[in-house]
Amino acid sequence: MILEQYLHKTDVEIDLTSGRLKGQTVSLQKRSIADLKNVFADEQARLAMPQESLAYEVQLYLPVPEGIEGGLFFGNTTIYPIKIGNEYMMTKGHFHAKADRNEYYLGIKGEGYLLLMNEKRECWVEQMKQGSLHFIGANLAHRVINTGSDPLTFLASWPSDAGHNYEAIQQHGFSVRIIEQDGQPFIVKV
Ligand code: S6P
Ligand code: ZN
Repeated sequence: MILEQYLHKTDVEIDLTSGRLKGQTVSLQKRSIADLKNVFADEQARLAMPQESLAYEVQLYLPVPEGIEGGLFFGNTTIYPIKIGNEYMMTKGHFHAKADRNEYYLGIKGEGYLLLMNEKRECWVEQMKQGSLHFIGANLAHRVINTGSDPLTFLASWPSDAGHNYEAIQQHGFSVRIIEQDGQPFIVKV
């Protein structure tokens, strides 16, 4: 039997150098400066930036409907090296709507930090760089901060019924911020 008769083409390929997903079923979600209201401490600095500038973008491979139990999603995120006041560009950050749903992040390019926060608002960070693997456990809010001077790209995989709870972070934020001081990243309590 020739193998080709059994061969199915996969939907998506990943360029491991750039982290880009390639495939017809991949969708793109863009976040511009205008989408990041109240994410940074200095809202005036955010408003002074070109509002249409791309802050970060997410490629999504969602092979099953969103919300279905048992499926897995895959994506990448690229965060551009833009400063807002003394803060670095970062994702909005979220808990999962089903808060016990876990996730993996894998660093591909660039440098930064994964900021994690539990329900007691205790925070810690993990350094992200090429090859760093991050297990985001249950009930943890997660945000990525690009502290480098190049775009930061990471891959992610999460359950299809995880969903996103942005409201808790939108209202109360994280209990720490990473800021630039004398050209170095520092962590400050808020
Ligand atoms: C989904 C996963 C990522 C983020 C993406 C953007 O659970 O954690 O795909 O959605 O990195 O971050 P945010 O906080 O704007 O959704
Ligand atoms: Zn997530």
